[in-house]
Amino acid sequence: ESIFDRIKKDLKHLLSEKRYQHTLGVEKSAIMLSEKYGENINKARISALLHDIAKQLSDDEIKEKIKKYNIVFDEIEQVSHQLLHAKIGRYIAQYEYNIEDEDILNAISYHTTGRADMSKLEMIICLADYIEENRKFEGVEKIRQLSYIDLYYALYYALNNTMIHLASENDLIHQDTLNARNFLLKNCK
Ligand code: DGI
Ligand code: FE
Ligand code: FE
Ligand code: FE
Repeated sequence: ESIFDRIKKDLKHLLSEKRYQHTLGVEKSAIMLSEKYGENINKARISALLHDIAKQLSDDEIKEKIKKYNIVFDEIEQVSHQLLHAKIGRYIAQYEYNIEDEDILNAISYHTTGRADMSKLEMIICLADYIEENRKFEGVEKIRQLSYIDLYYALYYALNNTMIHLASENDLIHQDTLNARNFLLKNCK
């Protein structure tokens, strides 16, 4: 049994059918982006398959993982609970799937916010999460088109829109999200 098959079998139990299909969509998009921008396909597949593994844990399961793996959250993560699944996923990848590659672990950990000086793999996973084929939000077509042209600009555009949305909802914006935006804007064509 391959690592890919093992993860998929586990995800079937951990995720709803919809979230499972989203994850397969991210895998597909991550393969496409890796071919286009020259990233290791197996690393991209593992990162994509594991990126939302903690997304649908119950509150008790979340508490258990935090305790077991000594996970520490910053101030914004402590109040913005939709951010927790990314960091918890990193620990599950490391300790339950024996993933040692720092780049894969970071791609999972930073897939929601991004961060300054993101690696190519981190950008690919973050962007694949936005453009996968099941995503339906306003503006997704534009991001898909940009993703064929410039990795930095496509992800800048996506994260910028997330920030606009968060601001309009009076939601906290994580410093990593702003740092990612500025990094991408400085580096795009
Ligand atoms: O897990 P997914 O739904 O596939 O996607 P995701 O991991 O990108 O999570 C998206 C959610 O995270 C969405 O509700 C917006 C939120 N988010 C992204 N950046 C920030 C944020 N929420 C806060 N409070 N602050 C951020 O900087
Ligand atoms: Fe996510
Ligand atoms: Fe995302
Ligand atoms: Fe996702």
